[in-house]
Amino acid sequence: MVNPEFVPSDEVAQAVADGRPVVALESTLIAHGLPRPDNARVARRVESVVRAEGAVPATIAILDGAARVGLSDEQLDRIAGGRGVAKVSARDVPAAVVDGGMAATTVASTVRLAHRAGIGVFATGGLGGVHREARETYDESGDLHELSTAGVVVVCAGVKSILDVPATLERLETLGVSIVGYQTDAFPGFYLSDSGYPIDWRVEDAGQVARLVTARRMLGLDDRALVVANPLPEDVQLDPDLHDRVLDEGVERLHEAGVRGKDVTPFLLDHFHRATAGASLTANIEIIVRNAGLAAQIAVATAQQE
Ligand code: PSU
Ligand code: MN
Repeated sequence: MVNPEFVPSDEVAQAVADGRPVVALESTLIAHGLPRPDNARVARRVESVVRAEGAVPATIAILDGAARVGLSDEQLDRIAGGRGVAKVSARDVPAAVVDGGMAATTVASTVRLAHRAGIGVFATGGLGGVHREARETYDESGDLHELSTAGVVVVCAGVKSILDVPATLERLETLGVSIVGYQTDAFPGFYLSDSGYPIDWRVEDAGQVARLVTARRMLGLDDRALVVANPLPEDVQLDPDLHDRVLDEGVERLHEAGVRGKDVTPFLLDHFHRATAGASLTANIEIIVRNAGLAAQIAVATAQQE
């Protein structure tokens, strides 16, 4: 089938058709969440971690008028190196495709496109959610709604700690998105191991997640995401005092600079990377690599079960 708008790579299409394990990966964290030139290196490392666990990586992005699922190294480099790469949520994907340019997909758009490609497992760093001033700005990431529409397993280190975490947890509950902690009872805090909020359900290994995938299907609850919250170990997390200080400072600068909308998340992540002299970058890379590895184990366990 040749479809000019939606193009899974040959490798990804074949793996999906054969029922082999595949892990979807997003491109916004490459293009907007990590600084150049580390971002290209991280993108490749994440893909190689997925392969080492026995799964096929499928990084998703808009390139040359197509939503692409599974990128070549050259395509990955274009996303990582390009200035002016748009950041697109699910609603923006058709316009970005018709526009013919290059765009990076967020959690929302990646989850939708992965689902469409028949991929059941996705790894990212931290989810988008309710922003701290949402009471005034109404800024809630499109990620949340989209997670209620696609039955994908989403491995993440919770939601980004720059957000209003308890409000985001409330919204995830309202939207019916399932959450389990991976070897933890605490909802992770992205750069921090523990956000200070509990999770009701806990799993101990990838096999248990695979059983959940089956249970969800049998119960007809596989129409929304299952979030597997995977915390950074305490010895790898960012120093909590440093974290809180840099976050307060970042929010202040955000106001001074008048940054709004989809520029808020990249602005704050960039502030963290500068103000912690790279410590948050190291933590962010650890998060992404670990989540990709766990996602691959889950994809392998799920494929074995089926
Ligand atoms: N996780 C990271 N870095 C990121 C993101 C997630 O470690 O840059 C991105 C994801 O693409 C997520 C987006 O969907 O931030 C949320 O942006 P917004 O708050 O504008 O919806
Ligand atoms: Mn937003």
